[in-house]
Amino acid sequence: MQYFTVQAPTSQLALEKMKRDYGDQAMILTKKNFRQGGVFGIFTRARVEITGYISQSPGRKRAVEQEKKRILENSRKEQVFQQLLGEIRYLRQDMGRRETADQPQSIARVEELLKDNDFSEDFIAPLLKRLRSTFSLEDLEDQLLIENSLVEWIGEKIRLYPPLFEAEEHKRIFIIIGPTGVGKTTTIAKLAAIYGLGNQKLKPKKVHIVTVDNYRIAARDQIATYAEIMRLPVSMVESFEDFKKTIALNEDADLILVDTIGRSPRDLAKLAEMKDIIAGAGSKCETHLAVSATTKSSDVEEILRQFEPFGYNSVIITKLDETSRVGNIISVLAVRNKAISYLSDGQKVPQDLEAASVLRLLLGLEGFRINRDKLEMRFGEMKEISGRYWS
Ligand SMILES: Nc1nc2c(ncn2[C@@H]2O[C@H](COP(=O)(O)OP(=O)(O)O)[C@@H](O)[C@H]2O)c(=O)[nH]1
Ligand SMILES: [Mg+2]
Repeated sequence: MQYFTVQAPTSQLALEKMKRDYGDQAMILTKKNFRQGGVFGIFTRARVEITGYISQSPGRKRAVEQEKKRILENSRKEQVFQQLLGEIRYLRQDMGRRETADQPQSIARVEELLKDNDFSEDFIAPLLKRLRSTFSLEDLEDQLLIENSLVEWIGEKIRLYPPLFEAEEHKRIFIIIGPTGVGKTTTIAKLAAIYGLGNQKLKPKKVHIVTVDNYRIAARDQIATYAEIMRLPVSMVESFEDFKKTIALNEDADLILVDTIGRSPRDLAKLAEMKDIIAGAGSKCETHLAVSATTKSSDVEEILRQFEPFGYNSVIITKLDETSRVGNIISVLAVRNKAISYLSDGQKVPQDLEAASVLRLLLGLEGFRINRDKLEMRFGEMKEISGRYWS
């Protein structure tokens, strides 16, 4: 699936531009008006932005392959660059550092790296212990070996939950819970587009969207707009009975995506009410807790605790694009033994979503020198589902 964005002063001009640049295959996803330019808010110009996608024709396949290759090449270049950065950092740290008697230099250095990446104390301690018990003093002088091993051990701690339609026993109902503003609705819209519209690797499924709103704040609009554009049905439920009925009425859907609405997760009465409503899904459902990667460790811990009664199956990490430190979230999830299903790294629907992969999270670490090929062999590749790499 190829996506596009066009801007013009008026709707009419934007539509003409879209037709001219992308042809009759262009389908609109979103349209918004905004103002641009100006000084202190005056002399701004009205603009219209249209985003959308182009329905596929088989003739594009070769171009798609080339694009895919180009992106892979770029990411290799990036990897070499990151390695160089790591090397420079290593050299810089090496200067002026004195070896202490009880702590080999390499251990002190990786401890610092782990802290820079925001890993928690109780995640770091066992790793350092393992380094000391695994390697001889001589091996410990091999900084590269130590960093590579450590990254691999971090990878071992990451537990994954299979994406939709890939589990042995596919659950038909997919519910997202979580604090306000983390990206639940956006993620539901992305999943609806990916699975409902399909792409080169996925056949379109029959998707139905449900919003559970026990605040009755009519936040239906946001998701309803997406659903309308994608021509997918959407229902709103406010009670256990409603929900049960809606599920029964949509017996033929391959996938029911359930968005939930909340205000503060500290409003425990409302949380309990939400839990009672979504019990209407019965047992054929899986529940995912959305958590933003920008949340600090202690807050992630609290969120996990508050949503524990839901017995969620997995965690969706959002806003990975807004932080360069993933240690906090990896540590807390590892220590609590929680699995991860999807990763969201931006607002674009549906491009900025992928199935969780160990590799992707490890590549997010800063300062460590990594051996990507080895990690890929050990943990598998990144798992694109939105088609951003193959279109
Ligand atoms: N940077 C970034 N923003 C996101 C991401 N996911 C959602 N958002 C934005 O976060 C805001 C809240 O998202 P929304 O889906 O309404 O959150 P909800 O309250 O959990 O339903 C919106 O402005 C989204 O565009 C993401 O992965 N990265
Ligand atoms: Mg929402």
